[in-house]
Amino acid sequence: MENRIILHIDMDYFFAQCEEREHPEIKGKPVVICVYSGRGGDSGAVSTSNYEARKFGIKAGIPISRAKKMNPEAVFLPVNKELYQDISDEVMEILRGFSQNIEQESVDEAFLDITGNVPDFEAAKELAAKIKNEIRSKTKLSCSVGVGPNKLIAKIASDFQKPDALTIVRPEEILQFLSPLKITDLIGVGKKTGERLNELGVRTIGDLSGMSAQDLIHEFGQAKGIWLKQASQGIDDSPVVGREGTEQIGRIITLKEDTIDPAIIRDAINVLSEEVYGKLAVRKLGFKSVTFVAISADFKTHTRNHTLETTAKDLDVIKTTANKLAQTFLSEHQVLLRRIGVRVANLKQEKGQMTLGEFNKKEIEYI
Ligand code: DGT
Ligand code: CA
Ligand code: CA
Repeated sequence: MENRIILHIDMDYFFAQCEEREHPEIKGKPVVICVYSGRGGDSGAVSTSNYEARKFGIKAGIPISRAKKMNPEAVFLPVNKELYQDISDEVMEILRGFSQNIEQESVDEAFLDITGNVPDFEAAKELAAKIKNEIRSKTKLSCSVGVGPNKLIAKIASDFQKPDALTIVRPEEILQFLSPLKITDLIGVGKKTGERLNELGVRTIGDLSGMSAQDLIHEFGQAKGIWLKQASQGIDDSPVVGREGTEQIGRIITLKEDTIDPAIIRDAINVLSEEVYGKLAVRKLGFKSVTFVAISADFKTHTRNHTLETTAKDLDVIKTTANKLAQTFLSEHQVLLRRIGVRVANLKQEKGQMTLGEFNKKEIEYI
C-alpha cells in the first residue's frame, strides 16, 4: 500500500452546536437535544448534548426524564433534522472544495484522502488547520480533525482531543499513539468484543497488539481475529470512497433583516442560484431536483422540493424552479424569513466527462 494521508473531520456536539448557532442566547448553558417518542411527556431519549450538559452526565442515549433529573435547568430542545441537514450540506460543500476525494460517513463526519494534495504530514497539518478555519468562518461551528496514514487512525485521532482539536498521527507514531488507548477506542470493537477482551485481561490497544493472531482467531474467528490483530497495529487499507448519487450542492444565506418581501426574496434566490450554478458548472454537473429552503424568524426550517422530468444544467432552470417553489411557499405561509437557501440534487456528470465510477463501469463492460 502506498503512503497515504487521510483526514477525518468530525463536527463537535453537532446537533447541539447547530442549535447554539440558531439561538445564540442559549450558548454557555447546558443544551440537550431530545428525540421524543411521541408517547407524550418526556418519553424519549437524548440525541446529543453540548459539553456543558455532558459535565452533568447528560449524553446520547439516556432517557430524557433521567437527563431532566440530572439537570432540570438545562435547555431541552427537540431535534430539528432539517436544520442539521442544511448545516451538514454547508460543511460537506466546504470540504469538497478542499478535495474531491471525499467520503461522507454520517451527517457530521467525513474522510478526505489528501494524498495527492500535499507532499507530507507537515503540509497536511497546515491544510487541516485551514479546513478548520474555513468551517469556522463560514458556518460558525467548531470541529475536530484527525490526520493519519489511514482511515482507522484518522478517525481515532479526530476523537482524541475533542472538541475543537487537531491531532496528527504520523506513520512512525502509530504504535505509541494507539498503545495506551482503550480497546473500545478502536473503531469496530463493539460492546461484546470489548467485554470478551476484558475477560481475557486485554484493556488497552497495546495489550491487544501483544496477543497472537492465532489466539485472536481462536477466540473471534478468522475474519475478526485477523482484523483485530491488524487494527491493533494501526493497519487499515480501506479506501476513501465517495457514495455516488447522494451528493447535493447548495447555498444558504442569512438575509440582512427578517423579511416577507417577495422582491428581496427573489433577488436573494437569484444570487444563490448563480452561486449554485457556478459550483455545478466547474464540475460539469447536471441536476434533476431543486430545493428551496426557508428558515423563518422563529428558526423553523421549511423546504420545498421539485424533481424535473429530465436532468437539466441551466442556470435559468435553477432560478425559475427555486422562485416558483418560493412563491408557493410564501402563498401558504405568511412568515418572516430569516435565512433562505437553494439546493440541487440528483447530480449527474454531463456527457463527455465521465466520473471515475462511470469510467470503471465502462471498462468492465468492455471486458
Ligand atoms: P462529539 O462528536 O462527541 O463532539 O458529539 P456529537 O454530538 O457530534 O456526537 P456524534 O459525532 O457521535 O454524533 C453526531 C450527531 O448524531 C449528534 O450531534 C446527534 C446524533 N446522534 C449521535 N448519537 C445519537 C443517538 O444515540 N441517538 C440519536 N437520535 N442521535 C444521535
Ligand atoms: Ca461523530
Ligand atoms: Ca460529532
